[in-house]
Amino acid sequence: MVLRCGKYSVPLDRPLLMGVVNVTPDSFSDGGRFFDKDSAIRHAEQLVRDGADIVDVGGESSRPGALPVSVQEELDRVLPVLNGLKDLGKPISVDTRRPEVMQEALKAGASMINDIDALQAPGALETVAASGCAVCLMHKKGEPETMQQAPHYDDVVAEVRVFLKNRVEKAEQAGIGRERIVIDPGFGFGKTLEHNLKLLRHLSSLSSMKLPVLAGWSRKSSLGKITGRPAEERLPASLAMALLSLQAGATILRVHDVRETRDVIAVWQEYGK
Ligand code: 7PJ
Repeated sequence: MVLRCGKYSVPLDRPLLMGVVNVTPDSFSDGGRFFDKDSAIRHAEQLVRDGADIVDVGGESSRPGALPVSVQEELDRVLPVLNGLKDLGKPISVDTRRPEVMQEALKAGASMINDIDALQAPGALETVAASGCAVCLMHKKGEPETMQQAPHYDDVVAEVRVFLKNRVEKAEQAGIGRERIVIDPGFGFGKTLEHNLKLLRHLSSLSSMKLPVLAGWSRKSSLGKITGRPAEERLPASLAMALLSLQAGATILRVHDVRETRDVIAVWQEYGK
């Protein structure tokens, strides 16, 4: 199996690492350290040296409580970084829900769209379909501003599965081939710690859809809830979750700490030999 990402064809016979590059002033886990364009570019390059297979550049914070930014603001954050990464040599994903940003990002060399709205914005399916890029379809309940207030599900595993199955169908109908699609339960997006853990325990109900599954646990507040630690001290818990995610069937890990998570993958691969 391969993931088609524009000009890249990424083999899926081993887990992939997606390294996070935030270009936001309020990102909770790195305190906006990478808002500045040049440091974001340098950081992306470092992540690739550390072993990232994909870098994920985001200009809109989707942390719980975050307010939306304007399209122009998001473009002003993301495009200069993409322009500075023309020679990165690895697929660049852009974390956005806006078709206008998708369009410009793809023109500027992005090969993947990571959409926490699973291409639900009007025009998003068409924009992605018209390119050869990959897409990550993520489940989320509610909007970042309020989504963690009182998330409720009758059956979180079934609800996420049905939602993603439906979004995959819509994507395929729009002309996005399955070899371009990744699915993601969206840990922390309108979910309590208990919801997140239940989804992880039942991740096979997503991997049975025969598409690569992305898991994003890195530094998230659920890990703070378990350990009592602030974001900058959640690396050990993030690594534990990376291992559990692999064991549960995840194929792509979205992480801040690429160098460290790479060793988790090495250990897991050796164990499975
Ligand atoms: C995720 C994401 C995730 C995907 C963020 C953070 C919050 N995209 N963007 N999956 N999380 N696909 O990094 O803590 O879990 S932003």
